[in-house]
Amino acid sequence: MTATIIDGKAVSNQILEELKAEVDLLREKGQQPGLAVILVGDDPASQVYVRNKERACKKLGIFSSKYCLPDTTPEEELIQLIQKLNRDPNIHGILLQLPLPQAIDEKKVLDYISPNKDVDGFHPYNLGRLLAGDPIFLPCTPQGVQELLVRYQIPIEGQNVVIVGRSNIVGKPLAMMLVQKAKAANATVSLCHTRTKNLKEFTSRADILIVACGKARMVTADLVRPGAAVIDVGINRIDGKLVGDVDFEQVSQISSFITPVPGGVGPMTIAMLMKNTIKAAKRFWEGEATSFSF
Ligand code: BQF
Repeated sequence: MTATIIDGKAVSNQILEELKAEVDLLREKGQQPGLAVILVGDDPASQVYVRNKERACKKLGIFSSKYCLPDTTPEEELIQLIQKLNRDPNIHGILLQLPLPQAIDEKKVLDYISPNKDVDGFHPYNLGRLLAGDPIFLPCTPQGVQELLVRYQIPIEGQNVVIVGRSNIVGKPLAMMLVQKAKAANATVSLCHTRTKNLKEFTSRADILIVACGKARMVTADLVRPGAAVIDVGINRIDGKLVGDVDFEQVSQISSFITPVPGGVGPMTIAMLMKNTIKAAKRFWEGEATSFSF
C-alpha cells in the first residue's frame, strides 16, 4: 500500500477561509478579535512560529499585537505584561510563545494568563475542563491532529490509537481528547513514552499512530501496522532540513495515510489558534467569559 499524503497546508487554508468569513461577519457588527503574542528571547524557531501566527491574524483580519522582550526579562515584568493584557478589552487571546528562557518559571507564568484568554489551552483550568470532559479551549496542536482525522474521514470511534510522546502540549491532552465520550473520539488510547516497555508491541497494533516524541525519524516501517494512519507531529531540523519523528520515506510505503513534515500538522496548529482566538472574542462579547478570582 502507498499512503494518501494528508495535506495539512490545504486543510488549514480551507479552515482559515471559513474563519475569515466569521471574522468578516463580526466586523459588520463593529467587532474585531484581538490576539497578543509575547516572544521572550531570540530563539530562531520561535521567531518563525510567531511570524506564522501574526501572518495568519493578518490574513483573517484579526487584530494582533506583538511583544518582543529580551531574554533577560525578569519574571515579574513578564507577569505584569500578562496582567495588563488580561485587563485589555481589545485583546481576547494571549499567546506566550514557548519555550521561555531558562531563568523564567514557565508553569508559574502561564498560570497568570486569564483562562478566558488562554487560547493555547495550557492553563490548569482549561486542562482541568478537558479532563472533566467539558473543554473550553483545547490545545492547538492536538486539536489540529483531531481536525485532520475528521476532514480525511479517518474513523476514530472504537479504533486503537497509539500516541508516542507524553508532553503536556501534545501527547497528554491529545490522549484525553481522543478517549473522550464525544464526537471524533471514543478511541481506545495508549499513551507511550520513553519508559514504555516494548514500544513495538503497542505501535504495531495501532489503527491510528500519532508520533510526538521529538526524535527525528524514530518511527520506522517495522514499528507500523500496514494500513495504519500515521500522524507525525515532530519538527526536527537536520542539516537545515525539516524532518518529522516518522521515517516518511519508509512508512509512506505501508501506511494508509501519512502527514508530511513540513505541511502536515504544523499549519493546522496555526489554524486552531485562530479558531480559539475567535472563540475567546465571541465568549467575551457574549458575556460567557467567567470571572476568576485567581
Ligand atoms: C509546517 C512548535 C515545537 C515547539 C514549540 C507550519 C508551524 C510549523 C510547521 C508553526 C510549533 C510548531 C509552533 C509548519 C507553531 C507549529 O508547514 O509544517 C507552521 O508555526 N507551529 C509553536 O508556536 O511552538 C512550537 C513546535
